[in-house]
Amino acid sequence: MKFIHTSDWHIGNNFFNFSKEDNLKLEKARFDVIDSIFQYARQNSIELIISAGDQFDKGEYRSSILLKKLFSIFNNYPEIKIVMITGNHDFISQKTIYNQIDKKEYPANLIFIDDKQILEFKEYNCKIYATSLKEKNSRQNPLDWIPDDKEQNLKIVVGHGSLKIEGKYSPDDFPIDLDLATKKNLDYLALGHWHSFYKQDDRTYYCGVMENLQFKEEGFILVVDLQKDQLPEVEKVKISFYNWDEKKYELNDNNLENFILETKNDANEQKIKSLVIYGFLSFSNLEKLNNFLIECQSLFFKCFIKNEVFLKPEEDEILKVVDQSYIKDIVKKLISMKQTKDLPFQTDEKVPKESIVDKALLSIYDFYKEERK
Ligand SMILES: [Mn+2]
Repeated sequence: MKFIHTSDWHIGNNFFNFSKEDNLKLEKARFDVIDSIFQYARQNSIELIISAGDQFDKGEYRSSILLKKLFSIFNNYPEIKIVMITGNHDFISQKTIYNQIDKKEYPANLIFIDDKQILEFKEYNCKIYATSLKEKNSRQNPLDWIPDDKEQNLKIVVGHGSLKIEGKYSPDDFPIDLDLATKKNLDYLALGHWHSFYKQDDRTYYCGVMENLQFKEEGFILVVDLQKDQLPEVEKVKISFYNWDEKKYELNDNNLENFILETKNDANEQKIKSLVIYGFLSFSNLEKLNNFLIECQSLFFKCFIKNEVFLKPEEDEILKVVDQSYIKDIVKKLISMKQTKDLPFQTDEKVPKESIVDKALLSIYDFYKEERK
């Protein structure tokens, strides 16, 4: 049997560092990507989607309009069944978004789990054990109740929580034993909660988000092919709209042009970029950089810039600020070493020797400039 494993759609998420208008675009993208998942399933004749929770972000506070919008997508693909549990963001409660619409109006192809449930799919010779969360936090393993016995059927579990990896989980965040799939004789354990793809063992997977909420997340939809007594074949498929990309550069007078060119070549209105730049530049290059950073905003959907590039003082400028003491001789010596490229020390291959001298000169300059104030 083949199915798609997805989770953590986080519909309704508020992107704090984006304008209201951009938030609307980011939200539209999430719905478009969900539609693309169903399209992918239809094109590949996959008739089952498993969604492992956190479909909504802060589900108790979201309008039913979002739920109706989601259901209207499901309704367009009546041949595709979707099994859906809840996570710690959209847990079952009186106020949950899932109670804002009468269950009679739920799409016929949606199998919504509001507790613990065992589903039997005769057409696949498969049983799915599904658990929805009913609170924001718990020290209880949500998958404890699943029987250990080996079955004739394919045995799939879908849950939401954190694998108990030392240093990577907190004990009140629905801890799940690392060897749960083995212990419970599962063919596949479909997990939600972590926002990046993670494979614990041959049968235990987090798919991660299909559309990022922030930098450093990397999720996929997983296309899972299961045969009894064989290892699952799991294919990562990237279906996302926006691409979140973080880059860090140490800039100097020699590589500035390259940086500008590289960043321009990367321009894309579906890209959300973060640039962390640091280093020292001459006056004219610093001006060039600052002009480029303004232009940068129009190259991407949004560009976040952390700028720690400083003006490199000219050499005579340094000599002017230091006093007449021995330090002046040191500065002169450093400058002449730099000019003759006779630098009597070793550095890491990636660090140009000259930049060490520049940093030394700059520290001296900053120190004496402070003194004079
Ligand atoms: Mn979660």
